[in-house]
Formats: sequence, structure tokens, C-alpha cells
Amino acid sequence: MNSGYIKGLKVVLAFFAFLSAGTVMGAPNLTPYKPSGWSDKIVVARTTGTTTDSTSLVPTDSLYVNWSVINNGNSTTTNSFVVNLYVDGVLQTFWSSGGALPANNYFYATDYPIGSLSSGSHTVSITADPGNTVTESNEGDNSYTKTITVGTPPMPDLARSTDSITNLTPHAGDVVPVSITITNQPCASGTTNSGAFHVGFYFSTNNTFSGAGAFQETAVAGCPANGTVTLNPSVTIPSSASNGTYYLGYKIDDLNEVTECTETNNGIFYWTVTVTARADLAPQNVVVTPNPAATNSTVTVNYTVANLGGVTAPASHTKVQIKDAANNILVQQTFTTVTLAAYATANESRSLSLAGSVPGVYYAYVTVDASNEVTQGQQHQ
Ligand SMILES: [Ca+2]
Ligand SMILES: [Ca+2]
Ligand SMILES: [Ca+2]
Ligand SMILES: [Ca+2]
Repeated sequence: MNSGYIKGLKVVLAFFAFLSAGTVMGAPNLTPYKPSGWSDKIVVARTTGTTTDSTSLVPTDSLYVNWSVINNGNSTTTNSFVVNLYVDGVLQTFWSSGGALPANNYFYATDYPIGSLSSGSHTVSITADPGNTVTESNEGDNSYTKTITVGTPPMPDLARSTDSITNLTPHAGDVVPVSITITNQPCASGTTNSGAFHVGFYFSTNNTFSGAGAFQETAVAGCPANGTVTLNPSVTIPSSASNGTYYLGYKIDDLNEVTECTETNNGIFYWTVTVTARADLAPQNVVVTPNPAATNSTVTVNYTVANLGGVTAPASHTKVQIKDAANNILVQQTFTTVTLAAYATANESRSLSLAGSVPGVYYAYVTVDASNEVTQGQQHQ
């Protein structure tokens, strides 16, 4: 139960010269009432300390209710009574008058918090004397329902402004700088800063990007309301791409971190690029046996040389090194690696002497294309 207040009216209410049939003479009558200076019998505001309804409510507003009930009958109520408060038909709380309410006095409460409400239409209602402890001249005028509308909050709408790419004929594995300017345009409900999001990059042989997932995500700190943000990421053309036409696309907020009024204008936007394949040698699965090894013994270094690229890599040289923890070379030797077709691999096994070693930790390094004989999209070691 909450505490309300009782107030006497400063002006005498007009005498009711005509009473309708069935009226109980001399009875009290409770009914919702708009005190002088209030905007309604129920006032819903986003702040305390006011009895004027707030306008343009949004879901983030914390709302406060004020209400009033008068005894506009001809006598004091015989008992105390309660007033129920409902939001969307659900009882929130009630107040007791705590005693009789004289005629021409009103009972009211202010600044009762009801929290926030979702976008859309809501009802706030009061009912005086729901338990009918007071016999009134009119039992049919004890409720009042106010309908309020909570609007849609301002939202961002990220969209493409301009974009450019520095190279439409890259080689596989090339790093291609691009520039993208994104705008945060107004929604019908207004605009607001976007907050952080990502731009995802896509690479596909079809311009619908069916089945393609983002191969790169670029983080963007945010985009101001009615403003723009420009990003200048470098995208790496997949080194495995064979010769052909591809679509290099980007989608704004592809991880859907920003709720926008329009989600359908975010891409995928794309450039059409003509890719020339390159070989791309990479060392894989380096294993040394035995491990641990005795000082001054011989170890075998096994590894795979993979051609990750879309064209044949010519014969090349692979350097194998064993270094100590301080990066001093104990031994190094360079070996011939065979021609490798696109996407092919070769397993190699090399023996190296540990002459001059002392007890401690050593590391094996494999460097492919050590003599720089293969035109590659990327260098691996
Ligand atoms: Ca009544
Ligand atoms: Ca009653
Ligand atoms: Ca958008
Ligand atoms: Ca979004």
C-alpha cells in the first residue's frame, strides 16, 4: 500500500441542481479528478515533480504516474477506501485513503514509478473503491483509463556512401588497399550514433556471394549521427585463387552489432576483380627426430613443402637451419625442392649434423624458396 494525500478544494463545486433518477440523496461520490494545474486525471511523466504529461515518450524513459480521485458527492465517505493502479490492465499497486474523505476533497498520489514501457500503445488506469466499501451516489464513474503511446527511439542507419579500390587486377595473395566511406543517415524516428561495428569482406566467383563467409573483418569504432566514417583497410586476395574473375565484396555491420531502422541497405557491395594466380610455397609440419637428441649426433628434419597457390611452382631451394635459443646458427643447409603443381605438396627429409652443439634447447627453421626462384603472392617461413 502506498501513501496518498487528501486535499480540500479551494473553490466550492457547483451545486447539482438536477439529479438523475436512482441517485442516492446525500451520498458521497468518488470519481477520478483533474486537479487545477494538472494536465489530466492521470498524468504520466518521464520525470518526478511535475503534474503535466510528458510528450514523445520512448522505451528508455522511466515513467512516473500521478493520479487524483475526488469526492464530489454530498457527504463524507463513510469509510476509508483504496485506489488501484493498473498498467495495461495489470494491477501495479494500491493506495488507501486511510480515513474518510469529506465532500469536495480529493485524494491523490504523485511520482509513482512504473518503470519503462515498450514501443506502442499502453493503458494506465485507476479505479476508486474497487472493494466497494463506500456506498456512492454513482458507482459507475469510479475508473479512468489513459492511453499513452511510447514511440520508436531514434536509430542509426548505416549505409554505403562511397568506396574505391586501388587494384582491379591483383595477383592471388596480393594485399589490396581499399577505401570505404559509410554514412549514418536519419531514420523516421531520428538518428543516433551507431556504436562500434565491423565491415566484413567477401570473395566469391558469383556476385550473389552464395555460401561465402567473410574472410576478413575490419573493426570500426563507430559512426556519428548524420555523419560519416571512412575506413582504409587492406584486403588480401586469397593466395589459393586460380586465374579468373572474382567478386570482392563488403558488407556494413555484417556481424549485426548495430540495430538499424533499415538493415537491407548494408551490402554486400562489390568490385569485380580479375585475378592472376601465383604459386605460393609454404613450409608445413616441421618435425625433428630424435628429440631430444645427443650432442654432436645427427638429426633428421622432416617437413612438407606445400604449394598453396593456383599455378605450378618451379623447382626451388629450401633452407633448413638449426639455431640455439639466442638465435645463433648451429648448422644450416640448402636443399633442392621439386617442381610443385598447383595445390600440390612434397614431403622432404633432411639429415643435419649437430657437431659443435652443447646441451640446451635448439630450434629447427625451414625457409621455402630460399633463393627467391618462385614468384609468390605471400612469403612464408
Ligand atoms: Ca463514484
Ligand atoms: Ca463504491
Ligand atoms: Ca543500414
Ligand atoms: Ca545492423
